[in-house]
Amino acid sequence: MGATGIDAQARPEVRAQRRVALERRTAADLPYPDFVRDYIARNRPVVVENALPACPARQQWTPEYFRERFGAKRIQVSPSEQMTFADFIDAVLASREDAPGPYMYRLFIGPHMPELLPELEPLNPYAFPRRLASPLMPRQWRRPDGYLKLLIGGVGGRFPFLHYDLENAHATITEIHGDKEFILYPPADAAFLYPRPDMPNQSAIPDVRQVDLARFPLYERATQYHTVLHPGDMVFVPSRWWHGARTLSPSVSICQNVLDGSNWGGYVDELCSRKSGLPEAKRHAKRAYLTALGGVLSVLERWPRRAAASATGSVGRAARLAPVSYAEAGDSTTWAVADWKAR
Ligand SMILES: O=C(O)CCC(=O)C(=O)O
Repeated sequence: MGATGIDAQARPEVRAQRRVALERRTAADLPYPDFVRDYIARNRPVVVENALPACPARQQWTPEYFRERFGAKRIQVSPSEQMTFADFIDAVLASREDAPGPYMYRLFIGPHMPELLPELEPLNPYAFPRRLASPLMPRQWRRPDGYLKLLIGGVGGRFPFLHYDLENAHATITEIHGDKEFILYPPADAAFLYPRPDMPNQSAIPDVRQVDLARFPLYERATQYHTVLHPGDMVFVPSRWWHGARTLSPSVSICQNVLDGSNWGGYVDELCSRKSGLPEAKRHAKRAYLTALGGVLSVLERWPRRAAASATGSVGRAARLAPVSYAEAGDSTTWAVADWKAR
């Protein structure tokens, strides 16, 4: 099957629909500026193989590592579920295809486990959060770690619903340990995925592996992009692309969001929508502010980078205010830890 060809071997449980292999590139052949130009700017998904450098996390982060180091710690596994890391990891290791265990998808590393941040250095350069890391972003919206989350599940565990990320965000999911099946659907297929009326970024289809076509007949018109993530792989999920994940073996991965000029307009629209609950005058003021900020950031991002590669490693003011790479953002995890401590 070609990189973007139709998969004639679709598994029988996936009901009549088009299934396409997601494009894959390797980090060695994809410089970061090319990734930004060809994928981020075009809202086009891709897997970057070997995106995660040889950091301590890649060598150490197994389910057992978390049980040994943090066994007694209580963690938020899902919005409604808390348990100790030891109990959670036992359930992950006991998880089976026919009896799936819990899947952790709500643990934000910065506020809850900042001691893990240095273990992710050197960071995956393709997951740089771009405008979320700008010091010009107002404090309540700035996230130098890109809302970094830890995701852990065992065999058959899965992200509980097909969805796209809020705030028009791009997402990156970087596999650290184990293998995970990942699926995506383009924004144009939204109607075929039955968005929930109360939460339009979530699909009402409970499990796309067993779709009740009598209830969801349009689903068969959707095109599913499919891949399997292995350690070191990162999938880039562009804004408004629907996605879901299912673990094939005990799996540890991280998720980060990306915001830049390509998805800024939709970000502003969502933050300033009627649903934000703000009074009309405040919404207009917020929109005017964010629109102006977007303009300033666009100019600074194009400003000639003076000394990015200088012997001292110092970067110019434009690069510091509107960094477009981890190299420009500086000592990023130290910075992220300090940022979380200061909140
Ligand atoms: O479980 C995964 O890998 C998907 C994560 C995700 O989509 C999310 O956290 O929004």
